[in-house]
Amino acid sequence: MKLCILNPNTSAAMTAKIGAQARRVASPGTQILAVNPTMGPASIESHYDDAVAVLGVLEEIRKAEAQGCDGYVIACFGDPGLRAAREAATGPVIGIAEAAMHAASFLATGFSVVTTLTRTCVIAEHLAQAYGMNGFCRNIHGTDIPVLDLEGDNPPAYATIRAACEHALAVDRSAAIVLGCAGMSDLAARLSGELGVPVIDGVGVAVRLVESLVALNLSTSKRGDYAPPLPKPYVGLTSGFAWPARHA
Ligand code: 2AL
Repeated sequence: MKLCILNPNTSAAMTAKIGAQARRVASPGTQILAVNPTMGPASIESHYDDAVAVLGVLEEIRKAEAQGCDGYVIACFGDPGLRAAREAATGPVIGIAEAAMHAASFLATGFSVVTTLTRTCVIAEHLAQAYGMNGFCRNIHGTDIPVLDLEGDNPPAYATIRAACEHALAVDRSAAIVLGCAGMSDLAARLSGELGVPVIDGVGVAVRLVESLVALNLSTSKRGDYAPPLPKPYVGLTSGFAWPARHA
């Protein structure tokens, strides 16, 4: 099967890191197409970045559909455009925040999220609420590490992230950590080994979940609100996004 792992920000270095993590965890025979939009913010760490990034996400879904992708991962912790992508795509679409939170809920009665800028905590809070995870998500901790500081391998921010995880486990009385950025995907195994608790990277979990759905021949229901968008004029900069010509 062919999976599209979509980094919604435009950092090619982060896409490379996400693609490497996806290939590390994917089953033999699964082809990973790691992409990022050609338009949009370099990193997504505000409501504004999130909103502007969504059209780029939908554009990449369109391209990947044309390439016959069987399933999709939206690899940014805000899960930008997740529900719109489900309307647009044929195969299943999973966001890394929803994947990581659900996985954590299978492994512990309470988890903490450790994320990037403190201002993004409310975005994760809203997602936990939307996903029915409030009973499991004990708290969300900002580290004030900018997303782009996590682009390379072995980021110098590791010590800060580890300290934030230790603090979260203690003050939240939680038993698992969800990492709140795709740029932290290379750190989960090391953190888990050092902290002695499950440390969950949403990229890995989402890849395995979407693989499972595709293998089971399960995809997004097209009955109701996840049906393809209705045809209507879209004007100005968005004219190319009108349905159905876009997917004809
Ligand atoms: C993220 C992420 O995963 N990618 C990005 O650009 N921003 N998440 C975050 N909490 O800042």
